[in-house]
Amino acid sequence: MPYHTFKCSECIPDRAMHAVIKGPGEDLTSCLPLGYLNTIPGTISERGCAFCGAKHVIGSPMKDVIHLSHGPVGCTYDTWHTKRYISDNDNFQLKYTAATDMKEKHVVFGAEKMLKQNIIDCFKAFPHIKRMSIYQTCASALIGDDINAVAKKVMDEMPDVDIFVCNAPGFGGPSQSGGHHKINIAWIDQKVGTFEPEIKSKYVINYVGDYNIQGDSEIMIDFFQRMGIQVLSSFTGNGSYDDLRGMHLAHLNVLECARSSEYICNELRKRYGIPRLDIDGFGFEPLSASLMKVAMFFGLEKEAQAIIDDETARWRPELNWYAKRLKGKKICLWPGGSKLWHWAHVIEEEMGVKVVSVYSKFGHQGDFEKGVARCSEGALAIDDPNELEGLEAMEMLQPDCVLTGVRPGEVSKKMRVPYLNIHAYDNGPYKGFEGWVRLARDLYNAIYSPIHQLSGLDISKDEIPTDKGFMTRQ
Ligand code: CFM
Repeated sequence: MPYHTFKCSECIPDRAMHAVIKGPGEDLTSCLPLGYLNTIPGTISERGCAFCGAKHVIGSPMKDVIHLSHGPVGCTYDTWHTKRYISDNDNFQLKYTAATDMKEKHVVFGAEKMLKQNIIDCFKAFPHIKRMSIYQTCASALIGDDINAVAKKVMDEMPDVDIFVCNAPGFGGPSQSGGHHKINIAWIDQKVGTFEPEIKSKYVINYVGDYNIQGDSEIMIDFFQRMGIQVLSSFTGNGSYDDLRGMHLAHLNVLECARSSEYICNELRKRYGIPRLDIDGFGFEPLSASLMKVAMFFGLEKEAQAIIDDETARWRPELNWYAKRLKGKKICLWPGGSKLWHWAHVIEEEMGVKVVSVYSKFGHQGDFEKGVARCSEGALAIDDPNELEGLEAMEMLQPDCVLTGVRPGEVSKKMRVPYLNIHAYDNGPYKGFEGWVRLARDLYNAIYSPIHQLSGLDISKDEIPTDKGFMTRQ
């Protein structure tokens, strides 16, 4: 039976089809973990909400924008700064976040008036910023505040400002993924086609589905520019509001994270006839193939090949140095969404480490299909895991490192298993050839650091570490 039941979840029968161990010769077409369903009550899921997916994954990497949450202050404050999507305008979008700070009286009497005043105050506080995104939350959605109407009123009164409204309350989806979908559609419905940026090249793309975590987007955009391609807009890492209003003028959408932003690419194809090309900026082989794919669309193969040759010659020896030392090590690859299939095979092929488990908090079944297909035999795939299942998996699989986010990462540290933060990154960027070497280096440092062994020392017993384990000092 390829489904895997965790001991800690035996009391929750609904979890039965959410974990799978890949058997010999198993292609998993008949046995995938379920994905993207409503969270099962009582499982203590670690998913995010739709508001967070809309605002903190996709909305707020936009750089020249005041990001205002219409709701209680906790919605925006408690989720602020969880990601390091840097920008080249002095990180305006990282430094400032705004909230209307709804209280009980607003729930009773409505908060539209207060919202209008807040919008005006924000523009006064940052007179050089003329663009704003307003995010609905559960509280403002439930009382039915008409944010669109308020935004329109302000735009009528202040002709030099432009406001985007994102109606993705926390309850608007089984997870953050519901919020990704809503903000994709809201952006194309409200903003695409309302601005005409200057076209400067015969080759024009939108770079879609990368959020510039510690510079990921900049690395990729640099490759495209070196090939002579104009990157009209970046959805949304280091992205500019007005450039993104002009997405309809590109010749091609180059899509990185399909999980979070295939929706806007599909709409751009339907409404404007712009084709979509899925790429992968992680790992030498997938990245080289991706650059070549984009090049072939425009007939720029020579330019792409020159970049691939240069970068490979520069970085391959370093990658190999780490791969030799990482060979045979075991890791759990536990991201939120699409990194499970972007990384599963290539981390094994190019770094020599074995991926013993993959999981996703909010991936759809297609993500699991791709991810599990790329894993080797014996890999444990889990949908929407909870902390106890993570602990049980670590005890069972004994990984040398866990690639995940802060919450599960802190748990793994307590088990003395090192973890790498592959969401916000501690040391990124990880895209590009140099970035992939950086990931290998971070993996090597995490696994070979003596700190996790030393943290097992019981200082009350006056122990010291020796070759044979811990000994009491004589
Ligand atoms: Fe796409 Fe992302 Fe991811 Fe995602 Fe995310 Fe992320 Fe992630 Mo954290 S958009 S699905 S909702 S690649 S924030 S930049 S790292 S869980 S695997």
